[in-house]
Amino acid sequence: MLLGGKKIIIFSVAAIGFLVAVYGSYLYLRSTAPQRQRRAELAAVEVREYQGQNLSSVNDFRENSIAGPQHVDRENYRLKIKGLPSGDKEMTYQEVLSLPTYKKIVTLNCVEGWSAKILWEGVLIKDLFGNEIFPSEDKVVIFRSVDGYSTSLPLDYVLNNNIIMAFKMNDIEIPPERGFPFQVVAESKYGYKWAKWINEIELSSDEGFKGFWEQRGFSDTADINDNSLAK
Ligand SMILES: Nc1nc2c(c(=O)[nH]1)N[C@H]1C(S)=C(S)[C@@H](COP(=O)(O)O)O[C@H]1N2
Ligand SMILES: [Mo]
Repeated sequence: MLLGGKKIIIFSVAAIGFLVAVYGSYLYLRSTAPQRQRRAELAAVEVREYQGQNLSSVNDFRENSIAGPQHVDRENYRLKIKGLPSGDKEMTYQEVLSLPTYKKIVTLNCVEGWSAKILWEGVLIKDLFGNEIFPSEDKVVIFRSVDGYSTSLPLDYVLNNNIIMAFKMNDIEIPPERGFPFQVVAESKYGYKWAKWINEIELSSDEGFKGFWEQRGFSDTADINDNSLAK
C-alpha cells in the first residue's frame, strides 16, 4: 500500500521527534553521569545510623545556594578570625582540625520545608576564639563565606549551646557542594543560619547586623519552633 503525502509527513515528523528525544535523553544521561556517580560514591561511604538513630543522607539536601557549589582549595584555604582582643588571626584547615572535636546529631530545617538529620563532627566555635572575647562588647558572631554569603548568631547562643563548626557529616568530609571546608551547625535555627564555605568569623558589637537572607526579610532569630517563619 502506498502512503499518502500526509501520512508520510506525519510519519517523518514522529520519527524525527522520536530520534531527537532518544538523542536528548542520551546527552542528558551522559552529562549527569559524573554527578550520579559521585552521589553513589558518597552514599557508599557515609554512615546512615548512629547510636540507634537513623540518619538522612548527604544526598538529601537540596541545592539552593546563592551562587551554586563552591570549590575551596584545601592548601590555600585560610579561616580569618576577626575582632579578638589580641587582633585578627588566620588558621589553616589543619590548624582548625587540630582542635578538640565533637560529634552531634542535629537536624537542619530549611524554610522551604525540607529537613535532613545528620551526624555532624566539628570544633567548638568558642575554641576558635581561644577564650579571647571582649565580654562587655561582643554580642554577635558574624560568619562570611567564599560565595559572598553572610549570617550571624548571638554570641550567648554560640557559647551556651556549644555550637560547632563542622568539617564532617555522616562521618565523611563535608563535600564541596555541601560547604567544604566548614559549615556552622546552628541547632534550633533555620538552615539559612548554617553558613557553608565559611572563610571568616567576626566577633562584633553590631547587634543590628543582618546577613544575606536576613537583609531580604527573613527573621534574625530564625527559631525553628516559631511556625510563623516557615513558608
Ligand atoms: N555560604 C552559603 N551558606 C549557606 C547558604 C548559601 O547560599 N551560601 N544557604 C543556606 C541555606 S538557605 C540552607 S537551607 C543551608 C543548606 O543548604 P544546601 O541544601 O544548599 O546545602 O545552607 C545555608 N548556608
Ligand atoms: Mo534554606
